[in-house]
Amino acid sequence: MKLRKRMVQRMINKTAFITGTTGQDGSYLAEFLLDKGYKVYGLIRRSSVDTTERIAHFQNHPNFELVEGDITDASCMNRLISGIQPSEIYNLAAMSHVGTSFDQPITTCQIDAIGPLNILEAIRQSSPKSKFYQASTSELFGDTDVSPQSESTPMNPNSPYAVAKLYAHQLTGLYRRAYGIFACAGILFNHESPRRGEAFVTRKITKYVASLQRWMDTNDGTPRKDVDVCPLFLGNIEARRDWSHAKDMVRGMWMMMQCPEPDDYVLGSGETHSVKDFLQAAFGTIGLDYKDYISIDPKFYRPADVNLLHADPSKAKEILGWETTICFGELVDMMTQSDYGAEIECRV
Ligand code: GDR
Repeated sequence: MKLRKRMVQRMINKTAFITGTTGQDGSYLAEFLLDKGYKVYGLIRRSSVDTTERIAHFQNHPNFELVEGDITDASCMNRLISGIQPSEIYNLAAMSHVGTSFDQPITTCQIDAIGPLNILEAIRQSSPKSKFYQASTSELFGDTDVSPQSESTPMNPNSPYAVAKLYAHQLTGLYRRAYGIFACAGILFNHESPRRGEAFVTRKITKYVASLQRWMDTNDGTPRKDVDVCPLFLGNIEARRDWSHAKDMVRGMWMMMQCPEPDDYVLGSGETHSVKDFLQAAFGTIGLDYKDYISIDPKFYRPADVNLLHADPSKAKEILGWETTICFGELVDMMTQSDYGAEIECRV
């Protein structure tokens, strides 16, 4: 009992700094850490429009504080990190849309490569005891023949996004080796939730399915494409991804940071499904066939895509005791139901 009390006390003294707090992962992670008794500082970029929709329900938590800043500004990162002296820093801020990175490669590089460099330098110079988590990605594997992919699979990034993320990934390992900083990278495969941004393919599909369901609630029969509803325009639906729930992923991030030694870990479900499979499952929830509603639009094809991602999460299972708890079918159901509820459900 005494040991447990001491452990709880130690938890309460922990301070986390999260970049990207207003995003899907940042919002789930902040909730998770607040539940564990952390004091959480969340970085937010100045904006004239409100970007706090995902965090509104805990924004007034006594242990939560929003701090304004930008990871592309080195002086700002140095000031914040040296002032807060966080025990744990989670870098989740990113230009995270792979397709957009082809149109905005320089912005992507500044946010996804230089941003983590600014944070690691701030740690090195002003807060060397802070542990650092870098959001690496399965996109690092890129154009690969190896499947499933593990920490030792060669990386062959296939987009400006993935190239920038590879720089940050390798930098994380370098700062660990060169300066002894506790720096981990989570190589996360795709992760979704009702809080997923609407430009990602899963959410685009579940929002569309929910709109069909609403049409059927108020009309007789089934909607006809081009007559009753617009088609769902998509790109490469043959692509295969390893989809998990974001809540499982943030738990894995935290587990990495509690290990005695820092390291890199693949997190994913270990199952791969095509976009077509996702379509089939989502349209299946309302008894319709996706083929009657979609149209392929070249606009949504990328100049280069990644065809097959399939995680081998055995290292995380063995060392961290981590595995996913929400399966593909449950994830699809959750997202379609939430979208059917008409608005983003921040507490799901
Ligand atoms: P991804 O996610 O690129 O894997 O990166 P996304 O959902 O954007 O694409 C998945 C696959 O679906 C194909 N696709 C479409 N994608 C989008 N966005 N819109 C479409 O209309 C469409 N049609 C087909 C894509 O070509 C792709 O093959 C996500 C992001 O969260 C990254 O930040 C993260 O690093 C990785 O997952 C792991």
